[in-house]
Amino acid sequence: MKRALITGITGQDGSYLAELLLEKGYEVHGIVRRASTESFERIEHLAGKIHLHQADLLDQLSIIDVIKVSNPQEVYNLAAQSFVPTSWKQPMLTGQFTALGVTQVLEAVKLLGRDTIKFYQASSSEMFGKVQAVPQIETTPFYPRSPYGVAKVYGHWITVNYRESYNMFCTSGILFNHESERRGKEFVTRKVTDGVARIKLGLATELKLGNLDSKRDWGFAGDYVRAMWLMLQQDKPDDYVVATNKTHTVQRLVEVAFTAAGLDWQKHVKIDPSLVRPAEVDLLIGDPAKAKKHLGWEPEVSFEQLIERMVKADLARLQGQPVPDFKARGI
Ligand code: NDP
Ligand code: GDR
Repeated sequence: MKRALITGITGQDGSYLAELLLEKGYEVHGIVRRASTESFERIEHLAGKIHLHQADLLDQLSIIDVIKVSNPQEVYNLAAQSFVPTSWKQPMLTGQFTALGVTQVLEAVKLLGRDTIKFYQASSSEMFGKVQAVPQIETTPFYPRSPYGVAKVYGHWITVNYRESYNMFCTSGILFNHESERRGKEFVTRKVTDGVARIKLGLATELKLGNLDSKRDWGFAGDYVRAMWLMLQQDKPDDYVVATNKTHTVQRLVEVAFTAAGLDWQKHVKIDPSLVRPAEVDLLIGDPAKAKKHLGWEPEVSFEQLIERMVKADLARLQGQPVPDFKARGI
């Protein structure tokens, strides 16, 4: 039986990846942080099927210990401080978790399983920032625009460096924005779909947003974790862009979400200047041609399907109804 270790298993991607790996017959291990109140909502339905270990990215010994105990063939490093605005408020912590945290995991892998463990790093389209080419591909130069983006550039290059220095199997997936009904409510897609559902149900009247003009290449998280797994099934480590090759403004996202609930967005959306970022990433659009060619990967859910599904899920959740399981992985 194959064994995998996921850091960040309680996050959006961690929960989908855990499901995918279980479906493929893996023994799945995950790292969780101790908190006074447990918040394992996204993986509650997997209780008893996965193995959870207390550790923290910044506690080197705890990471080494978990790798020893779980003895994985694959390590997926998804843990990070992942919210861009927080990275301006907590730049040091973001650097420690999102940048140096990667080295901590790589060092543990080097120590314990350098020749046997395949390592995946969750890199990000935020590394392209002020974009130097359209669309963005694996070789497009990076120009990050936030402490988060800067930290992810470090995480990407340290992964490449361990690959080249120690001949380790280290792969970096440069993933563009991916969403789902499990997305944190602070990210714009979920903030909008949750806001739409609240307005529809009479629980709110307005939704405050920042910049409506920025463009993102949005896909479905379930599709993107499939790409992560495929990257570690290759014979050689490499870097891959994972995206849909389509881009939409935040305003278009708002229009699709409000229309899905039969509402007029212009009556409800207010611009709040405090939500505008000190430096914005204006345009992201990724070309996943390499992932398609080498991994056979393609996205299966369109932007409109994704947003409409998220609105439906938030309406159900707020009404106390079962939230539709769009993944329906049958585990
Ligand atoms: P989430 O914010 O939903 O999840 C982040 C995870 O990291 C949580 O499980 C969190 O644990 C964990 N974590 C944070 N800090 C630490 C730490 N010090 N020690 C251990 N665990 C920690 O992120 P996503 O699932 O959306 O993203 C997964 C990864 O992919 C992240 O690295 C993100 O930066 C990257 N990424 C995401 C994209 C997206 O569009 N979703 C696109 C490109 C990259 P806890 O629950 O305890 O907070
Ligand atoms: P992003 O995602 O920063 O691209 O990072 P987010 O959804 O936060 O922002 C997308 C765009 O929407 C604009 N925006 C708002 N954003 C938020 N969060 N809240 C608002 O009210 C709002 N109004 C407008 C933003 O300015 C931005 O242009 C995500 C994260 O998952 C990262 O971890 C990941 O690496 C990248 O995607 C790829």
